[in-house]
Amino acid sequence: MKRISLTQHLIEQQREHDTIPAELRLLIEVVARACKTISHAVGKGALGDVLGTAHSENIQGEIQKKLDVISNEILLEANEWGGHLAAMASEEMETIHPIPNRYPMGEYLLLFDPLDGSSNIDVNVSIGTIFSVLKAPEGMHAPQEKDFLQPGSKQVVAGYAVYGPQTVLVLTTGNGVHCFTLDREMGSWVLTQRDMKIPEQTKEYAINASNSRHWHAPVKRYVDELQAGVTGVRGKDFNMRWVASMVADVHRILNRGGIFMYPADAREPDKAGKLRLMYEANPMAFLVEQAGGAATDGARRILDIQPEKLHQRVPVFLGSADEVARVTEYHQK
Ligand code: AHM
Ligand code: MG
Repeated sequence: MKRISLTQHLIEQQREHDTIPAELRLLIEVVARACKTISHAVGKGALGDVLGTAHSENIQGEIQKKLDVISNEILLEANEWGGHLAAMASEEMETIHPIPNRYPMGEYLLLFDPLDGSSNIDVNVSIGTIFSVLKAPEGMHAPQEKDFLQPGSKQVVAGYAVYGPQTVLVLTTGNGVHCFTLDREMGSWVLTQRDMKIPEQTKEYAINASNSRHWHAPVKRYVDELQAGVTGVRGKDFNMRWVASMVADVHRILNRGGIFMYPADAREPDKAGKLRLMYEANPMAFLVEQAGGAATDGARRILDIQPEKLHQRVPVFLGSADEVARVTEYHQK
C-alpha cells in the first residue's frame, strides 16, 4: 500500500482545492505534532507520572487533571513560535493567550480542548484533543476575546485526535473528513481513511442516561421511542453506547453512524448543557456536517450560533442526519 503522509495529503488538497495556504498547513502540522507529544504522554500513564489531579481548578470550576494541564502546555508551546497564529484559546484557560511579542504574529486563531474526556484519563479509556481554527478579523492588531466570537460556519479547519488503542487524527479543511493513524515507530501520521461519511441509517445512540429524570420533554420522548425498540413507533431495536469521551463517541459515529446527545436539562436552568460551543460543539459540528451528518442545539444548526462568550455552553445533538432532524423536530413541536 502506498503510504500518504499528512504533509503530502495537505499539499495535494491545496493543489486541488486551494484552501490550505502554507501558513495554514504549518498550523495543522504543528497541532498534529503536539498531538503526537500528548499521545506519548498519555501512553506513559503511571510510568510518566502523568495521572491524577493537578490540584487546580479551571475557569468552569472543574478540577484539572495533570494531563489536562500538560496537554494545554504542550499545545501552547508548540504553537507560539511558528508565526502562523495571532492568539489561542483553551477550555482550560480563563482568557485568550495572545502570541508573545518576541514572535511574529500570524492571521489565524486556534481554539482547543486539550484533553477531552478527562474523567477517563485515570482509567485507561480513550481520550483526545479537539481543535478549531478561525481567521483573525481583518485589521486586528491586538487580539481580544471578541475576535474569537465567530460562528462555527467561519471555521477554516477543525479536527480531533483520539488517544485509544490506536492514535488517530481526524481532520477537515472544508473538503471532506480524512483520518490519519499515527505510526508510532516512524512517528508519522499516515492517511488511513479518505472522505469519511456517516451512514444515514443508524441503530445506535449515545446519551448519559443517568440524567434522564432531568431531561426536557422532547429528549424524553425521543429516547423513549428509541428504547421502545421493535414494538414501538420506530419499529426497530436500538443499541446504546456512551464512552464519556466526546472524541471517542464522535469517532464511532463517523465510522458507523449514530446520534450523540448532550442536552440541556432541568437541573440548572441557566446552564445550557455541559459541552462548550467553541472547543467541542463547533469543531465536531463542522466535521459531522462535512461527513454528511447534522448538528443542532435542538433548535438551531450549531454552526449558525453567534457565540456571546468564549466558554459558552450549548446543548448538542449530532450525527446521522435523519435522527438529528427527528429530535430537533420534537423540540420545535
Ligand atoms: P471534558 O472536556 O471536561 O472532558 O468534558 C467533556 C466530556 C465529553 O467528552 C463527554 O461527552 C462528556 O464530558 C461526558 O460527560 P458525563 O460525565 O456526563 O458522562
Ligand atoms: Mg472536552
